[in-house]
This record gives sequence, structure tokens and C-alpha cells, in this order.
Amino acid sequence: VWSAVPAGPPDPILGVTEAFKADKDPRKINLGVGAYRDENGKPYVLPSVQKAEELFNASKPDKEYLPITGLGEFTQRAALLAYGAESVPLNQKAISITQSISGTGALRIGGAFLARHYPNSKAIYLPTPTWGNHIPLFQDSGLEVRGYRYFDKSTVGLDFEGLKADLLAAPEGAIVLLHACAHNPTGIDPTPEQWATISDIVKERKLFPFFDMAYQGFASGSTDRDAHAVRLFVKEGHQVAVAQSFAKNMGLYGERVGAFSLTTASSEEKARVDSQLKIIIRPMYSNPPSHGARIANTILGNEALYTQWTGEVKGMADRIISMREKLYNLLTHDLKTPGEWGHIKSQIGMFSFTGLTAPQTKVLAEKAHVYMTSNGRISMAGLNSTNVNYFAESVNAALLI
Ligand code: PLP
Ligand code: TYF
Repeated sequence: VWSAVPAGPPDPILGVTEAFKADKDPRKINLGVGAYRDENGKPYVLPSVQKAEELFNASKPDKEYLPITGLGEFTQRAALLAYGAESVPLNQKAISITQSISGTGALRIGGAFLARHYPNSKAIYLPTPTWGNHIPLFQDSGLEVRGYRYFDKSTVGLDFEGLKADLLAAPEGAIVLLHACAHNPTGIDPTPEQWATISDIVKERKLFPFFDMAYQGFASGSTDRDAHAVRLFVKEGHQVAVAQSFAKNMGLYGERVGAFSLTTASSEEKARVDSQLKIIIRPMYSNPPSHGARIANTILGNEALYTQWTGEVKGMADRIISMREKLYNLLTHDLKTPGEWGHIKSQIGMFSFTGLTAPQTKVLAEKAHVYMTSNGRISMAGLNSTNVNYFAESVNAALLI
């Protein structure tokens, strides 16, 4: 039956992990996938997460199904984390929210909801470049994927003129996907002033803003600061969609904890939207898993644990920032590597878009056992004080070839 099924290509990001695993060299470094590693290069289970599990395990929770939209206490707390206590739609009970299979599942529910119910357009504009999975995800949701300019190769910065021109030229009513903070893969975010301009353009062109917030807290170390763009848009009167992930900021990767929300005009409108979210989710997977949502819910709902968690998020963000400093100093001052490396320090979040070319990344994998995606993106969290010197020397050597 399957004789006509063609072999597909490996995932560009997860394929890097496969190559890394097959490499037997003890010096090997995996800077491909965006997953946090501690100072010893090991996956990190947050102590607040361990404590939350102990707390709710003590009450011997059952294994019943959650409702279609997940654990209600958790989603209410997730909404508060994203929108903030001052949010008007939050206080009017006009935010429709559902638990999701992490950020990817949130984006997919959003894509499906917009494809079915958004009346104004099927076109969604994604930044160029964007997280690779956005493109097939929104195509498979039934939307028509288009791009807006985002990255300027010559300055290794934001192409703000291109971004403005492309959003101004977008057809009225089109959907625009915005990375709320810590843009993946470039690590370049708009400034608060630039966000205000983007908000004005979105209003002028009557675009629909869909925020992907996969890194709240991870960019700056503050969950409030990283929610700036979402909260600004809501304050400016936009109705928004938000996809939240707790993979990075709580280190809950494999637990698949997330939320998808839409702000609506009233609690009555919210109730109708809620009913349609359930109709989309029920035939996809019925209801989400409970364990991870209980962890996040316990942390968000317990003052002491919440404070501990925000400290741990800041600890992860700060370690990444210190690796940016270290790598910059090694390349610029110690090794005098050709090129300008200021972007390594100025970029935000999990990744640095190094400017290394595809052939250079190939040389780094083959000669130095250093793995990254072929677009030159490195996961900063894969660096630590043990391997950062070797990494910088390897980059230096690859550039001198
Ligand atoms: N969106 C962006 C921009 C991401 O970088 C990621 C993960 O790397 C996700 C969404 C979704 O991740 P998850 O489904 O693990 O929450
Ligand atoms: O490194 C990245 O950009 C992500 C990581 O289910 C990732 O692609 C890996 C698995 C997954 C979601 C995100």
C-alpha cells in the first residue's frame, strides 16, 4: 500500500541532534536544539518543579481525564502570567483560553480556529526567517503562509524598514505572527518604540496579531518585561491571539504544557468562542495531559514557589547572558577572530544567529564535532565554562580556512 510514499527529509533542527548523538568524539558540542543545559551541560529540572511535584503528589491526585480545555485553574493562571493583572479583557472575563500540547499545540489550535472562524483573511504573515516549524504548521492548519521582512544580513539586526513596508503592504485584515520576545532564530527583538510603531501599523491595516510567546521570562529574566509586546497591544485596544509554552521557562519540555488564548469583546462572545475551541480540540486529541499542567498550576498558584521559580528563570537567563559575554570576549579580544561579533552580546534569548554560513557549519561539525543548524544559529544554552573556549577556537579555525 505504501509503495508510492516518498521518503521525506529529516527535521532541520531535530536532525542535528541525531548527527550529534552518532558522533563519538569526547569534545563534541550540540548547539542545535533550543533546550536549556546547566553549567555542566546537563538538562536542568528546576527545583521549583521538583517541589511542585512533591506537593501535589502528596495529595495522591487521580488519573481522571481533564476537561477538553484542560485544567481550568492552570489556564486562568497562565492568562494572568501573559496578560498581567491590569489587563482589561482579563478583568472583564473576556479571554477565551484553553490548555494545549505545549507551544506547538497552541499555535496549531490557533491556526485551526483562525482558518475556520476568522472572517477577514486566510493569509498569515510570518517573519523571515522564523521558527522553521511555523511554516508547515500554519499551512497544515489551512492558512495561506506569506512572509514579512525581519532580518537584515548586512547589519545582523532588525530590518525595521522592510518590516514596516511589508506590513503596510499586507492586505487589510491579514493575520500577522509576532514573536512576543526572544525571536527564534535571530535573537533580535523590536525595541519598545518599534513595538509601538508595529502596533500602529497593525491598527491602520486592520491586521490580526497572533503572538507566539515561547520564551516568557527567558529573554530578560523577567516574565513581566518579556510580556511587554502582548500587553502593549492589548492596552492599545487590539484583539489578540496568544500561544504560550512552558517548555523553556519552566523546563517542562517533554511534559507538553501550554495554552492558547484569544481576547474577545465580551464575556458573552467569549462563551461562544470557548464552545468552538472545544469543537476543534475534541476530534484532535479529546483533552490534554494532566501532569505537567498540575506542575505549572502549583508553581503559579503558590506564592513561595512562584518567587522561587522566577528566580530560577532569571538564573537560566543570566547564565546565557554570561555565555554571550564570554564568547564575545574570546572571539573579539583573545582570538581576534575576523569579523564583528557585537551581535552575540546584543541578541536576546536562547539563540544567537552567528552569521556563520552553511559551509562553515558543515566544517565545524566534520572537523570540530560542533553541531548547530545550517543557518548558523547556535543555542547559547549549550555553552558552558568548560566548552566555550573550545567552541570559540573552533569557530576561529573554521573562519581561517
Ligand atoms: N515557538 C517558537 C518560536 C519556538 O522556538 C518553540 C520551541 O522551540 C515553540 C514555539 C514551541 O515549542 P513547544 O511546543 O516545545 O512548546
Ligand atoms: O530548537 C528549536 O528551535 C525547537 C526545539 O517538540 C523543539 O525546534 C524541539 C522539539 C519540539 C519543539 C521544539
